[in-house]
Amino acid sequence: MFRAADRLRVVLNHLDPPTAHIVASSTSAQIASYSHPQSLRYTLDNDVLSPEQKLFYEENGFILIKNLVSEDDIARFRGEFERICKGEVHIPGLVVMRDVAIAKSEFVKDQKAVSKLQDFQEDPELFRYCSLPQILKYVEAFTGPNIMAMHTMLINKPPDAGKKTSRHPMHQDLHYFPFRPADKIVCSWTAMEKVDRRNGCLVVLPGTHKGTLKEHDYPDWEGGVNKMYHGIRDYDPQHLRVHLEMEKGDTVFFHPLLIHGSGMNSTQGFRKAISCHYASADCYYIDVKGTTQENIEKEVQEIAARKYAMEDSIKFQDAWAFRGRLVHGERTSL
Ligand SMILES: O=C(O)CCC(=O)C(=O)O
Ligand SMILES: [Fe+2]
Repeated sequence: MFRAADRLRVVLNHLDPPTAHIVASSTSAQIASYSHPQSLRYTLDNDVLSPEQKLFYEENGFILIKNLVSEDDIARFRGEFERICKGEVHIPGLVVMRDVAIAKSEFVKDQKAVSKLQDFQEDPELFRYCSLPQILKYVEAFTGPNIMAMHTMLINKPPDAGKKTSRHPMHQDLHYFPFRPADKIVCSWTAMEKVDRRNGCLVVLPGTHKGTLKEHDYPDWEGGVNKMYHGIRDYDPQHLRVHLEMEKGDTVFFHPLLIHGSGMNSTQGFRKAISCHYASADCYYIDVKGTTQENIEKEVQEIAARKYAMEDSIKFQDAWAFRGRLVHGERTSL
């Protein structure tokens, strides 16, 4: 009898070398069965993904592609990040987030204070990431040809100051998005350096994209939790966890219902990744009133109202429509 971890390794080794080195760290028995699905639900038949890659995404909700973004491009993103941190460039609409563990008194204008940049769509240099043809080629396999870049991030996971505040709790990204359908949304996340368990790589629960959106809130962590880092209140702690160890330039594409998070950064370096959430321009907005997403809507509106010094009259979906950028095809709906 195979243990689940062994089975996953076997499946991964049947794929192209890209995913072969994913480390399966659990022996629990929740790994998906690898029978051929009757029809494809999560991927489109547009000859971008191989049959094996499609099957893998259908069953697991993510796919890792090796070496997709060049060293040159990553060096440029890094350079721009440093200029932003030093205050040398000012980008309209950019949100700069700081780790809870970094006391105000220690604030210096460099990357040590910054844990994340969000909404860099007005920065031509960083936004190049979202338009890279080799990324869009894969994105199209999930969204179809009309593609909007909806949400952008450069994550600079700081060394942990001993309070485990560098962790990102397990969550589903759909919690943050008032648009649907979920199956026409995908995240690309590119490692800007080698990421492994020491510096807090992504951790995913394979197959959880087949579930529903769960209730999210701030976890009850002793050291504190970063702003907007909501986590799922209850998920099965026995579920198989896969740690996505990646080299610089490797890119993982994942479904917005896939439960994921990232571990503590126990190194002295700042672990960097750049990421974009894409949606089909054919998606539509939903009203999140009365749903589990009401809490995040409220928080986002408060932040937007402060940022743009307006009453909290900015509707959740207006803020999204304003930030979204067409990167391929036609802007049909979003
Ligand atoms: O890069 C990470 O640590 C995970 C970030 C993430 O999942 C998110 O911000 O939604
Ligand atoms: Fe996430």
